[in-house]
Amino acid sequence: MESTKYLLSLFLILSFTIFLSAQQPGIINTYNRPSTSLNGYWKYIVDPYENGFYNYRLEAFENQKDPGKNAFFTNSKPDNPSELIEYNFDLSDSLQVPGDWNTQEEKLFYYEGSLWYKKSFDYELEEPSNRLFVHFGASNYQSDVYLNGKKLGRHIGGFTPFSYEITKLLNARDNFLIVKVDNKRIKEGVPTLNTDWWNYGGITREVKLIETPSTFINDYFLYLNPQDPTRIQGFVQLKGKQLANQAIDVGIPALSVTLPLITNNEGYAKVDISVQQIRYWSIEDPFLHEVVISSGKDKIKEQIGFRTITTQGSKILLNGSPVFLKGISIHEEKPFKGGRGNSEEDANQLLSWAREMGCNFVRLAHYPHNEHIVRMADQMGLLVWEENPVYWTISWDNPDTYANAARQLRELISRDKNRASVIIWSMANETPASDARTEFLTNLSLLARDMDPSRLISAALEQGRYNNDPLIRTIDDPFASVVDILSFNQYIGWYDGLPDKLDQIKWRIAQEKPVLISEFGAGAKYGLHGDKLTRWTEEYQEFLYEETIKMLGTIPQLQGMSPWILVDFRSPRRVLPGIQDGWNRKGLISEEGKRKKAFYTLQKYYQSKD
Ligand code: GCB
Repeated sequence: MESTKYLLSLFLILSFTIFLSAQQPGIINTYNRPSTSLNGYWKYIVDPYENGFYNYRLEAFENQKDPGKNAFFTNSKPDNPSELIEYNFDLSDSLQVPGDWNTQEEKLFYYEGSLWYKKSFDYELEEPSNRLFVHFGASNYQSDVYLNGKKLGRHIGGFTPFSYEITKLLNARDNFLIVKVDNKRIKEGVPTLNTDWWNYGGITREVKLIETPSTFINDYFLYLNPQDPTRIQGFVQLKGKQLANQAIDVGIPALSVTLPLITNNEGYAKVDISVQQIRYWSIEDPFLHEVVISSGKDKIKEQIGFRTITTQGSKILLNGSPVFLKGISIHEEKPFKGGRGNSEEDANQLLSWAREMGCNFVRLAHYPHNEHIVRMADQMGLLVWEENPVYWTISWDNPDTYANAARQLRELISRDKNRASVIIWSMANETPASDARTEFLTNLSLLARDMDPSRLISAALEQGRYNNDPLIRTIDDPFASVVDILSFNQYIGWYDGLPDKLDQIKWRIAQEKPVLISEFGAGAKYGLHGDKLTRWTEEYQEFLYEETIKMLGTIPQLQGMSPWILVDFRSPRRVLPGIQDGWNRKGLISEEGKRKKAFYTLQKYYQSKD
C-alpha cells in the first residue's frame, strides 16, 4: 500500500516536472550570454491599495476588455488638459534596480505591499529573425510584468530568476516595461507569514535583455557521474522552431573533447563522455573547465568544475575522499551597507570573511541567493548548501503551496545545477513533523533527485529528547530517512538553558548517515563585555561556541557544521532596544564588519581541523 502510494507520487512528481519544464517561459542559463542591462534608475509608484491594478469594484483592470487608462500598466498620460488621469510615472521618483526598496527610501523601510516600477528603453534586434527576452534575476515576492501595456506574466517567489519573450511586442523606440511587485506576506506563500529575516521588497537582482537566434541553446547540464567518475553526463536542450535533428557541438578543450550531438524531436540531446584523466574541481584546486556549446548560430561559453560528492556510511566524500564541512551560515545582506545583497562585491566580502574564518563550506540560508555568490564559490573552492525557502510552518495541505515550493526549487536547480561548489540542495528549515509535511518534503526531494542525480539532499531538521530525557538528544524526524545528510539546528545554551548545560548533553543518533549541525549560536552585541553567563556579551557567545564545539565532538557521525551566522542581520522580530534594535545579533561579525570573540573561537577550531 505504502509503496503504491510512493510510486504514484513519484509518477505525479515526474510528470509534473516534465510538464513544468515544457511550460517554463523564456530563457534559462543566461549568466554568460551577451545582454543589454536594464539596471539603473526605474520610476516607481507606491500603491498600497492596488489602485493601479483594480477598479473601484476591486475587479482587475487586466481582466477587462478595455482596461482603460487608469490601469498603471498602460502608462497613460492625459490627451488634453481636461482628461483625468491620477498617476504619472514620469513625474514620479526613481529607485535603483537592482535593489530592495526598504533601504533606498526611508518611507519604504517597513513597507509591505504593491509598488509599480517603470523602465523605458529602445532596442533594435541585430537580426530580424532573432528573439528577445527580458530576464529578471529575482524580484520579491509576486511580480506582474507588462511590456507596452501587454501582460507578459506573473512570477511568484522572491529569490529565483524568471523571464519572458518580448520579440513580438517590441518597438524600436520607447518601449515601456512595467512591473508591479508585491511583497505582502501571505499565509499560503513560500515562505509564509513568519520568518526571522527582513522581507526586503522590490526588483532585487539584475534585469537584462537577451537576444538569441530563433532556435537557441536554452539549457545544459554537465556533471561527473557520481558512481563512475570517468564519465561526464548530462544533456543539452534547444528551444525554438527547429528542434528535431539539430547538430550540437560540446567542446571541452582541456580534455580534448569535441562531442558532436544530434537532437531528438524535442530538441534534446544526451551527453555521455568518457574521460580518462580529469582535473577534478576541489577545495584546494577549484579548477573550472572551459566548456563551449554551439548549435547553429548560437554559442555558449561556460566554466564548469567536475567533481563527485557522495556519502558512504557516515562519511561525506568529495572526489572519493572524506571531507569535513567547516561551514558558516550566511544571509544575503549587503556587508556594511545593509539591505539585500546582490553584487559581486557583496559576494566577495561575505565569502572572504568565511575564508578568513577557515571555512571550506557555506550554508546560503534560507532561500536561493544570487548567482554571483555561487559562481564566486566555484572560483574560490568553497562548498555550498543551497536552500528552498520552505521555512517553519508552511501550508502543507495546500496543493498551490506545494506547486509554488516545487517551482522555486526547480528554478533554483535549473539555475545552479552546473556549479561544482553546490553540493547540497536543502529542502526546508525547521519544519514541524507531520504526515502532510513529510509527504510535502519527500515530494520535493523526489523532484530534486529527478532533476539532479549528482548532489546530496538535506534539510535543516530539529532535534528532540531521547526517551523524554532532557539531557539525551536524538533525531526522530521521519524525514531523516529521506535525506543523504542528516542536518539539524540546535540551540542548547541559548533557547534551551545556558551554555553551562552543554557539557551535560548526550547524543543518541541512530542513523548511519553523515551528521551536519546546520545551526547553533548565541546573540552578542559587538563591544559588549561581561560575565560568560551574561546574555548579549561577547563572552557568552564565545563560551557557547567553546562548549558546543566540545559537545558536538561526541557525535560519532559528525561531518560538519554551519553555525548561525556569519554577520548580524536585520529581522523585525528582534526589537530589544540598545542591543538588537532590529538586528539578529547571532553574527560572528557585526553589521559594521567587526569580528566578535567567537569569530576567533570558530577560526581556531577550524584551523585545528586541517
Ligand atoms: C533558527 C532559524 C533561523 C533563526 C535562528 C535564530 O533556528 O533557522 O532562521 O534566525 O534560529 O536566531 O533564532
